Amino acid sequence: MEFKRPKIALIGGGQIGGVLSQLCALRELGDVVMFDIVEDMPQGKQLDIAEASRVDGFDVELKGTNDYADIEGADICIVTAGLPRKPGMSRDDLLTTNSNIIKDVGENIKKYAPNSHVIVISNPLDAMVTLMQKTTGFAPEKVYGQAGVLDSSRFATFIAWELGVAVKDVNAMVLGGHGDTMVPLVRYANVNGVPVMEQLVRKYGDEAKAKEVMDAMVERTKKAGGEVVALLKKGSAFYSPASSAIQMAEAVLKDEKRVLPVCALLQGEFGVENYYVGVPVVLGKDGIEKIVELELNDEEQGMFDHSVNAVKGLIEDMGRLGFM
Ligand code: A3D
Repeated sequence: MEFKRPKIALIGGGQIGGVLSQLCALRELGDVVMFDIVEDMPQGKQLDIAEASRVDGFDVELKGTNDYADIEGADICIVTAGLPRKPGMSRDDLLTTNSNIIKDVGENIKKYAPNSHVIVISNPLDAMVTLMQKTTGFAPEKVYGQAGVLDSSRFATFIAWELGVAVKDVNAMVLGGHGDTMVPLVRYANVNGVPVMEQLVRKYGDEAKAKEVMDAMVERTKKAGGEVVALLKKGSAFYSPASSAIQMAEAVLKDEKRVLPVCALLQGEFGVENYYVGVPVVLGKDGIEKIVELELNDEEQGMFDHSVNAVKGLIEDMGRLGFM
């Protein structure tokens, strides 16, 4: 019997790619190949991370490359290739540039890692995942996107700060597309089972004030990516997106059956036919093993439909530009 460590291919060795590699190493998730078109850069980053192995005590192989042949046999590919948003630039502006990049990446994944899972992070997320699945032709269960884990973590963080409780006790989920139309599920947000709204009303002794505070957290969640972009001045968030994608990769590599909000292809679920949108799924060794449907009230369904329409608009734009 042949034993081997999982092989993780990072396509894109920029800001997120670097943190992804370091997290893979620290958690010993597998051997990591980092591909980028920039000469020597992925080799330099991987060397740098590997040289911390004695200090951090990890033992995995780290390789940087400019040759797609090196991703051969990867079990999982995490794609961050593309351009990040610049201040004032909408995610949608990135559509044409990043579509060309994702097509190229997808063709190479198909050629060299035909049995891999693909986690896409590149923006505009919902459109790039759709294009990746189309380009690779892989089963939709094996091509999915990271956005909801991060959006939900942001929402949970703001709730924890507001209530003064441990963030690990906060459960909050964000569904829909990864854009301004995303849907933070207020009604389901809870601290170890106790609804957040109930605690806000208790804290402020006033329903209107509680709603106002929650609305502000929802708005901050929706605009959280832009808030970081504006502060950084250069580039966009990279620590938290990397951590979020690693949680997904770990769920797959360890067959954890985690229930996470993931950008997945809907085929009738939530009343949506053939679009990639953020929904809760069971994530395990077979990728998206189940889409977890939940009851949405009229208001939530309305916001979800609005978000799905934004994704549909993006896909239409990609069609007009000749990518679909
Ligand atoms: P950045 O540091 O610019 O890294 C992108 C890397 O892609 C660079 O090193 C480029 O050299 C490389 N690249 C460009 N073209 C190609 C190509 N054809 N093939 C392979 N590599 C290529 O960006 P980043 O790491 O900060 O962000 C990467 C992507 O993630 C961007 O599209 C962001 O908008 C997106 N992003 C998504 C989220 C989500 O939650 C969905 C959050 C933050 C950023």
